[in-house]
Amino acid sequence: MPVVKVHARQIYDSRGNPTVEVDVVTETGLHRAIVPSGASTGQHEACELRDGDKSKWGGKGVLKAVGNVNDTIGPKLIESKIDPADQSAVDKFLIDLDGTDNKTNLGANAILGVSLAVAKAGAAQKGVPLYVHVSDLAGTKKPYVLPVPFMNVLNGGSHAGGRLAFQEFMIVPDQAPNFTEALRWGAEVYQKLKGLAKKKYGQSAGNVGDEGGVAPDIQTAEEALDLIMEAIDSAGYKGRMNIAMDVAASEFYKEDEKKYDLDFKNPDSDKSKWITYEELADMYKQLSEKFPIVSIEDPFGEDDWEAWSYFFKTTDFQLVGDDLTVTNPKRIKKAIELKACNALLLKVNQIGTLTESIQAAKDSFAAGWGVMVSHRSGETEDVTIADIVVGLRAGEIKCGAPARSERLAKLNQILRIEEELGSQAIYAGSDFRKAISM
Ligand code: 2PG
Ligand code: MG
Repeated sequence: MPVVKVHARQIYDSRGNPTVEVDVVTETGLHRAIVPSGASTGQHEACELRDGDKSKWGGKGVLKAVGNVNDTIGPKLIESKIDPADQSAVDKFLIDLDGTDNKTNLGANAILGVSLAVAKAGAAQKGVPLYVHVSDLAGTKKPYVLPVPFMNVLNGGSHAGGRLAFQEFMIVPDQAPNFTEALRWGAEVYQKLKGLAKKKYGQSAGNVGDEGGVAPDIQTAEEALDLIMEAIDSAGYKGRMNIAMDVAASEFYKEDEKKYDLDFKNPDSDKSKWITYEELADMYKQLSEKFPIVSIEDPFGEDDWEAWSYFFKTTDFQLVGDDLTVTNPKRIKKAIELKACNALLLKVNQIGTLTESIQAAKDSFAAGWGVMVSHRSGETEDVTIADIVVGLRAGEIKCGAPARSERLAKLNQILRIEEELGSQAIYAGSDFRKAISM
């Protein structure tokens, strides 16, 4: 049942920026995927091909990537007659056709759209849901594991206005009995938080950032965490809800000075207040003594390996590499060797194909790492990552707040999967870091 038609078009993501949508047609019908896009992107990510013509969409058009699918990838894929259920053959074909290390030739956004749309065609051909197909491709055992949703309820950094340097403050309902309940807990805390933020910081504090979390104009992480703890208490979950952060420290690392600027959004930031990685590590320690923090992502800059290894030695909570590892087998290998972190943030568009994403997860599992599947800050109605997290048995997902449809779309899809699987699935719960071996 080969691919008979491939068509890409330019549509818009949740920030109103152009992105690539790909339709793949086989005998089973039309299969569609949409590509997400980051704001705090790592330097080492695969190439997101943008047109660069400043007279249109501020240079962010993706018509070249769309053209690469319609003029090059599509016709050649159809000609190849590769079976869409054979994902690794399709992805190898895409990688070879591009021929570069970072997918700069055709664009990782062009390639990923095709890779994911083909995965859906492959699942349809087998007559199974996408998560089953992913589970087959990854060779994961059963029962299925439903992930803990890491819900980003307070947005800062490059995802929000305001002064807060740290990018994401997430609530972690790992003690809930199942996914449906976890989502209820999260949604209830979120509503309380919104009310509290408005009461304390004025009506505009209820406005949300790129990932649906509230974005009050506060300066310190401690203040953000105090507010979240209060919301957890008033929703009735005191002692039952944990916390995670994505610091996204590459955004405020000053490479020349080797220092971190917690006031990076202020153009007149006072240089004498910039801090060293040891001081930043101390800050994390103090925060983790006061708050129930179970996971910190990108605590240091993407190439500040020394800082990562230093921190790794002194902590036992989950240390997630995002900009550091960029879902790239080579960077993951280096992070394992240098003992820099103990978990992977898996973003399909950082690497560009489903097969390479599965490989990144497997390499991480083999090192005893956790794997958190992740959205991007620029998202769409595409819910593929919900199926991927279940298929991989990764046990943890972050896809924003329980608000705004591009975020909820993924969480809603997991609700459907939980309903469909019934007793054939378990909730990762407090074992989210080792869900693969549950
Ligand atoms: C991150 C992500 C997603 P972005 O840093 O983890 O939350 O943000 O997509 O902007 O890189
Ligand atoms: Mg991140």
